[in-house]
Amino acid sequence: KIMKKKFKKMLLVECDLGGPEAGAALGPNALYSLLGENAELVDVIRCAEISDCHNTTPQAHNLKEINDCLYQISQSVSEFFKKNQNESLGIIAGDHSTACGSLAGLKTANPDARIGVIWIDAHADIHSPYTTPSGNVHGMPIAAAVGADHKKIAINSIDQETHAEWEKTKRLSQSSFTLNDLVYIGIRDLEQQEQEVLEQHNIPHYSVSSVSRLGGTEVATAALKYLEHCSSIYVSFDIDSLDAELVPGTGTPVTDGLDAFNTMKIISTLAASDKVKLLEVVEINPLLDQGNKTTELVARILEGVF
Ligand code: B3U
Ligand code: MN
Ligand code: MN
Repeated sequence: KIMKKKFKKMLLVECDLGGPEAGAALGPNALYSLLGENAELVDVIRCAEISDCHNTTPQAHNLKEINDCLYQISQSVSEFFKKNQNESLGIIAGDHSTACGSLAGLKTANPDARIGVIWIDAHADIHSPYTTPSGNVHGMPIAAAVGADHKKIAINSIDQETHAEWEKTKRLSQSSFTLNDLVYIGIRDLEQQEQEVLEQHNIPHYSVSSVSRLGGTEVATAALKYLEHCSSIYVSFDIDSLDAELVPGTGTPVTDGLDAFNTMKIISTLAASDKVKLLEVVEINPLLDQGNKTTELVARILEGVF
C-alpha cells in the first residue's frame, strides 16, 4: 500500500557542536539515506567541524559557531514556509542545539502564529549558560527559544564572551514561543534547576510510565489538546527519548525510556494533525551505533511520516 507521506520535503542540519562528542553530524545523512526516493531534499546545512572551533565560550561550548548555524537554519526554514504555505517540513538534525533555529524560522515566516511545542526527549533541554552543568548547548535550545536566562537559579557565573554569544543566540531564536505552550514527553534525566523551571511554569509532562499505561495515541492526542489554542505546532523528537537498549547510537542514552511501538504511535498521531508543520529528529550518532541498529529503528518508527 502506498501512503502519502506528510513530511516528504526534508532539511538536513549536520551539526555536532552542541553535544559531548563528535559524530551526530553524520546522523542526518545516515537516516536520510534510509528514507527512499520519495524524500525530497530542500537544503543541507553544514555546521563547522569541532576541530575548527576555538571554543572561547566555556559555559556554552562552541556557541559562536552554533550561532552561525542557527542563522542559516532560520533563514532556510522561513524561506521554505514563505514559499510553501500550508506545507510541512521534516528536519533531520545532528545534536539538539540547533532546534531553536528551526523554531525561529517557523516564527519568522509567520510572525502572528502562536507556536506550540511538543518535546519528546529524555532531557528537558531548558538550561541556560547560567544553569548548565556541562556547558553543552544541546541542553539549552528551549531556554534560547523562549529567551530565558534563569539567572535567579544560576550555578555558573558566565564570562563576557559567553554572555555576548548567548545574547546573540536568544536574538537569533526570536522568542518563537512561550513556556505556556510547551509539553514534554519522556523526560527522565533532569537537573534540579530544570525541575524548578518546570514546576514554576507548570509545564505538563507525560512520563514513560504514563505512555505505557495510556498508550502513545492517547498521549499524543492529549498533548495536541493541551495546545489547542496554538495555530501551529513544532515537534522535536530526540531519539534518546527511546530506551537506552534500543538506541546505542546516541550521545547520551538513558535507561527506562520509551518503547518503539508507542513512540511510533505518538509520532504518527502528531503527524496526522494539520497544525503540526515541522517535525525534527535529532541525536543519531552513527559513530556510536552497533552496526546500523539505531538508525534503522528510527527509520522504522518514522515510516509512514518521513
Ligand atoms: N541536562 C544535561 C544532560 C543532557 C541534556 N541533553 C542531553 N544531555 N542530551 C546537560 O548537560 O545539559
Ligand atoms: Mn534533546
Ligand atoms: Mn536528550
